[in-house]
Amino acid sequence: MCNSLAHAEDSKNDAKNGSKMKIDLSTKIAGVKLETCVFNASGPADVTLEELEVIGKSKSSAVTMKSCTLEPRVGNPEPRYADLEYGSINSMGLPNLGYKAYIKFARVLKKKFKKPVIASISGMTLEDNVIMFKAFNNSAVDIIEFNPGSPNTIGKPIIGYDFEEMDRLLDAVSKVCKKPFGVKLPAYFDLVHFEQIAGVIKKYPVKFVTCINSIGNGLAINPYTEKPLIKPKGGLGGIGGGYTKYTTLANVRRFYELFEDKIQVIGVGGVYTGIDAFELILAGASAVQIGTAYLQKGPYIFEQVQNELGDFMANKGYKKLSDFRGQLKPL
Ligand code: RRO
Repeated sequence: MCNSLAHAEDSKNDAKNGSKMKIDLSTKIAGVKLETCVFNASGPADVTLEELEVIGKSKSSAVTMKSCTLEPRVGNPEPRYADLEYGSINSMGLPNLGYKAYIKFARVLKKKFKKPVIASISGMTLEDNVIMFKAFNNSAVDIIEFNPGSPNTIGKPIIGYDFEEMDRLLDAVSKVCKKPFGVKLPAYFDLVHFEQIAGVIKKYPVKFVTCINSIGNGLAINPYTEKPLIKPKGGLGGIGGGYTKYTTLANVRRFYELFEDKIQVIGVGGVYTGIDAFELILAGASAVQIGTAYLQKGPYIFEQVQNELGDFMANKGYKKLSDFRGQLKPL
């Protein structure tokens, strides 16, 4: 029996015998060590320092902050978020306190919680992005997630679908960024588009992609009032949560294959349980973020997903993520 098979057999026996297996859920993103592979997504309840401290206190293995712009923004008119049966719809419109606030918050959060802090940059123009990337070079953040386009900023297209603009933006920010950075991507649906955007991303020192942002421009209606559930854009907003899980899995898988594991993939979209997380890792994710489920279930969700993931791995005889990450089997 080859070594790895023998190892798998030992692990299974450990699990069967009920002996307590030590499960290692740690990962590295862009060279930064995370205690576990489960942390919060940028967006839900991460605008103010008070909100970020709740994430800091939780078992989220990192603190990801709200996407920021050069100037503070109040965002779109309310109601701009609604829970749905299996997920959410939002058109927040990038409400945030402006990048200078997040540079300050990062220092406080790092000191207080001793876990990696992730900034999310979402400038309204190329020039704004360059200014912010330069400023974050001298900050306490460990990693930057570049969010080149929200699905909800009124009058702005989803930039991830404009490959030439993505090329220009990545070129500009790569030249100034000294922190490890990745890109948050919208969902792609066409196989050719995966190849095109992967071709652009590979040209730059991008360390990871985060798949997926909410799926743009859904419409949720209240049949009793005969009105949309959210106010901006005639009710159109990004769909998150359970509805997105299978699109997330496909995006994670396709980018894992196209990047041949040289650029990491973070999965986000539809993670409510440890098995959801397991599936994303099996598809190739190096970490998973939790967005809608954090809003709906509260901070305990991180611990719950970590515990369930650990138990599921133990039952299968897996001790660490590399025992199964990306190893989706053919049918
Ligand atoms: O603030 C938002 O409306 C928002 C952003 Br920046 C994003 O990237 N994704 C999303 O669903 N909402």
